[in-house]
Amino acid sequence: MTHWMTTILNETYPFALPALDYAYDALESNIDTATMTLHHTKHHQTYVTQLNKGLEAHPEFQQKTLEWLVKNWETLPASLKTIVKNHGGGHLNHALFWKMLSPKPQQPSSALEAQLKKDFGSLEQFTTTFNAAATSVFGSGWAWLCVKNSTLVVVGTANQENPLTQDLLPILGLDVWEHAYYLKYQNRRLDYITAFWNVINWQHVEELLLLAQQTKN
Ligand code: MN3
Repeated sequence: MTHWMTTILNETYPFALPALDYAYDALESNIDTATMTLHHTKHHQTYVTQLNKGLEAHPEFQQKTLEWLVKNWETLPASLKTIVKNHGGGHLNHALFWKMLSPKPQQPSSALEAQLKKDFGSLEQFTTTFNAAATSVFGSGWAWLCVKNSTLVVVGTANQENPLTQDLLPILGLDVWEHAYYLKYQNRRLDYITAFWNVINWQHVEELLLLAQQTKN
């Protein structure tokens, strides 16, 4: 069976807003209903709409996969490159992000925990490193846990850049754009980051780690 991440990466024009696996109010009180609703139906939808609009005018790129577009945006014609960078990246990042969240409380499996301990020293050190990356993104961006040559690394990216552009495979991501938390947390980004740890879909993170190991990223 094809993994969902592979499916997303292999999508081509016309792109569509993926449905969530849970209700808009399912992540209360960590991520509020109004934020989830707006974030999915307005922000993510806009990335999809603008990406499709850009490609509408460029039939020669309509067969390219989302992965190819995101990785190769710099080579695209001037009238398309910024659209793909911002809205292609935005569509991919959000499609990944929704799957990384879950209303079902869970912990990393012992195998994943062992890998995190190997690469960060301890679970606490991993959490500290990830929180520091998420806190220090200036303005809009993301914090990611990624796989690079079988090792886990934490990186921050600006705006809608995806780690794939740095040859890193993301297995956990956190949207730290203000639209992701401002309604509930206002300027308190750290409170939002802290709440995020309560709604991580660790089962999915582990599936992505296995996928990365299989594809030898
Ligand atoms: Mn967002």
